[in-house]
Amino acid sequence: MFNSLKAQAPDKILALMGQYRADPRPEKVDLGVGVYKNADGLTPVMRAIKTAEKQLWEAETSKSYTALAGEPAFHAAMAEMVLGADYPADRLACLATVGGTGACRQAFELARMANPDMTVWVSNPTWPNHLSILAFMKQEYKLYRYFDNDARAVAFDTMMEDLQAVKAGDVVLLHGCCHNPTGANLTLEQWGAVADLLEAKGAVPMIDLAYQGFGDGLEDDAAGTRLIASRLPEVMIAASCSKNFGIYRERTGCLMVLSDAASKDVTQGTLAYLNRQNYSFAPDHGARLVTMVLTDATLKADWMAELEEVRNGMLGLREQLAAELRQLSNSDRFDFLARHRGMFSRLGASPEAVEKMRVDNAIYMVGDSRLNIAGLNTKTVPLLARAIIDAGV
Ligand code: PLP
Ligand code: TYF
Repeated sequence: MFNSLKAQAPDKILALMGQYRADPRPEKVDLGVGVYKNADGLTPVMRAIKTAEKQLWEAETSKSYTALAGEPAFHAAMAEMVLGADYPADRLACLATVGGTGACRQAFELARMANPDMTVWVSNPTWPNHLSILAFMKQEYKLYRYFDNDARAVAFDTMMEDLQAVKAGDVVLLHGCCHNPTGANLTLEQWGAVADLLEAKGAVPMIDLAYQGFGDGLEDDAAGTRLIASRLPEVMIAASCSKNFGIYRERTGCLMVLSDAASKDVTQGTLAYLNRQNYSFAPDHGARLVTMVLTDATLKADWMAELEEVRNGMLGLREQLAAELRQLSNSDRFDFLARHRGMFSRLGASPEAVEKMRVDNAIYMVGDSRLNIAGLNTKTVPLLARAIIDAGV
């Protein structure tokens, strides 16, 4: 029967990783996959995580199963980080998931169980896995325009125009911060206007929060999510711990669902049911480390300090790249790089220009001209700036 299988298109971002590894040129620069790298090109285990792992190794006496929905202590720690200490516990159901991706998948599944007729609205562009998962699920989705390619900024009026067609019970997927792949984000005022619109339409916001702490800081990056959560009766939040705790391969995430208090228990039970149907228990190790870091004052302070170092490092590279390009282009047309937030910016280069930079300069970025700022260091920034100009961008 397996000879009936058709070849699936590979994940373009992951395929680029393979292409980069196979390139023998020593000067090569990897601006592809969204993984944080320090100035030496390494993705270190964060200090607080390393310490927590040591403590856990000493204290852990069993690796027996935990709760199907994950540990309540993990739920509480994540809810506090994402929603703030005054989160509405009486309306909140939580699920430990397999990374932020698992949280997205379970959110789509939950929404479909509640409303089989819903449409999911997704920004154009978005993280390609949103679309591939929705297509695999045969879940109907529609795109809303999000990015102004000329201004390299959010096309807010156009976005709101498209979202006028949202129906009651539809799900509107928003990136909580550090939009992937564009790096262009909503202002708090715009979040407010989105909340007004979704409230009027009776739609359910779903926030994908994969980079909290990578943009303007842990609190500011959650501001849009918190505004939505304070305004809308029903909200889904898919939070990833991969980037901000640097535990990519541990597969740690959390789906949070706000409903009315009377629906909370059934919602919580349905979340556990969804884990059971798909993979039973979610991985525990990363969730336990995150809980330890967030609930121990010393570990938390060290983690926050390191996360700030990471964030400020990326901001510095953004400033440097924008300044370099201002000089080389004798214009301010690349200033958007300093305005964008998070790991990514979409440069707005043609596929040919992206290919030219790969061939001529061994610079690897995703085909849509998304670049990972963390793949740079102070020495490679001028090389990238030169290559961008030489490619005619
Ligand atoms: N959502 C977005 C927008 C992402 O960029 C990522 C990145 O990896 C994820 C979700 C999920 O991450 P993970 O499943 O590794 O936690
Ligand atoms: O967009 C990125 O690069 C990250 C990492 O299938 C990633 O979100 C990329 C592709 C993929 C899973 C994770």
